[in-house]
Amino acid sequence: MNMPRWDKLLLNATLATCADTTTCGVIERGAVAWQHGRIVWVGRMDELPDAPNALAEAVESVDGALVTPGLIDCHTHLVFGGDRADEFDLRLNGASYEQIAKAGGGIVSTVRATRDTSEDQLYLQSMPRAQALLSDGVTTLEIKSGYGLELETERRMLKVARRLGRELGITVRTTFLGLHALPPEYHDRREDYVTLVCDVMLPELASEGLIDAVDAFCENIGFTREETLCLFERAKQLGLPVKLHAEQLSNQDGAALVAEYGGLSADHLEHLGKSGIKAMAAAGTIAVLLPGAFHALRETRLPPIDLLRQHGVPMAVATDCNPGTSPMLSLRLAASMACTLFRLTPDEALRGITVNAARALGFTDRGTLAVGQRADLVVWNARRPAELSYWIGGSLVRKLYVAGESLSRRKPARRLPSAS
Ligand code: DI6
Ligand code: FE
Repeated sequence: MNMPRWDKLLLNATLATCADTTTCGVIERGAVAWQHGRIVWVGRMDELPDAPNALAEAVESVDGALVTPGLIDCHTHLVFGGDRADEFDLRLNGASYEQIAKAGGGIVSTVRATRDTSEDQLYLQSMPRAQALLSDGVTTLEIKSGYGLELETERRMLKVARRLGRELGITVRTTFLGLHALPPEYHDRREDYVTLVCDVMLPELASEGLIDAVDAFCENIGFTREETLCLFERAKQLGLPVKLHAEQLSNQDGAALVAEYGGLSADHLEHLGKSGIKAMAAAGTIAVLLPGAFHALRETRLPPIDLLRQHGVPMAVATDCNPGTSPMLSLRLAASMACTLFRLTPDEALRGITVNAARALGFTDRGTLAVGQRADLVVWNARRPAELSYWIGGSLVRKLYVAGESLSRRKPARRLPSAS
């Protein structure tokens, strides 16, 4: 008798494969199997080529539970020191995000706190946020720098991001966001700061292997289109992909710029216009929607969802987890808000936190349940895909697999920092 070839086979699943081009690709009474961390079979149970026990070492029925690809949070700033709950209060009392920023609060206040926080402390403060995302189904995570705005602290943030990935056993993609805000010590030397970022910080941190992609805050309270362009030129020379905080508070024509550089994504997009959409469609740049920031800032202007649909721009959804505008610790909640606030369909929202989020990070090896993909998957305490954006809060994850391994069986994240 042949020995079973597959490591694990799940039976009786409601699969949301996210593998076709528009829907979330449901297969009822489905089965999915993997070997050496990759999916080797997916389809209807009654089409399995042999008896389950002859096919796999371990066979498990999930009794009709929903199984999806592992969720992917493609835009977070979750490594930072302190918090900004005081600003939440100020905003509720009428102060705008821009007013707070101009008065020395906002991003710059988190910069002060982050500069004052050691690597171990940053790690300890950030770990619960990453764990919260994981416990809600996230198996791949992007984390940006941008609260250091000087070499040492930017490096510290990126190292902490890498360390979180190692300790949690998940993929963390790091993004360098040196052009996030002008640090106070450069208030009258803007050009010098942009030069420092482009000519010193970016190449240095890239040479240390700490940067997977490059981002900027292209905004009237952030950096201009020209300054962003300098950064993108340097990124291009270094062979690093770009993405952009674009058209969040005003239209700076940032989406067209990032598309021109073949960027992975343009993010926020409440003020995106038609020319930006066309450029994104032509370049294959993903639209990353961040309803947490829209909600927390009590914005009223919606991103142009219908136009994005009409032009076939794929939409991803992310938490934007950050201490100022989106203190959000659940990607499912972001998906839920993308439906209620932005009018995405539940299918679009699920594609937004799986396949399209993978593309926004440049991954083609994950985000769907298909043969050859990494076996990153979630077994949910839910039976239908729409439930993932329908339930608000709660804990729906039954089991998480990362590259075929049950996450609960991996070594638990240590509370204390490892060797540093
Ligand atoms: N846009 C955002 O949503 C975050 N950064 C950015 O450029 C906000 C960051 C913060 O307020 O701390
Ligand atoms: Fe952001």
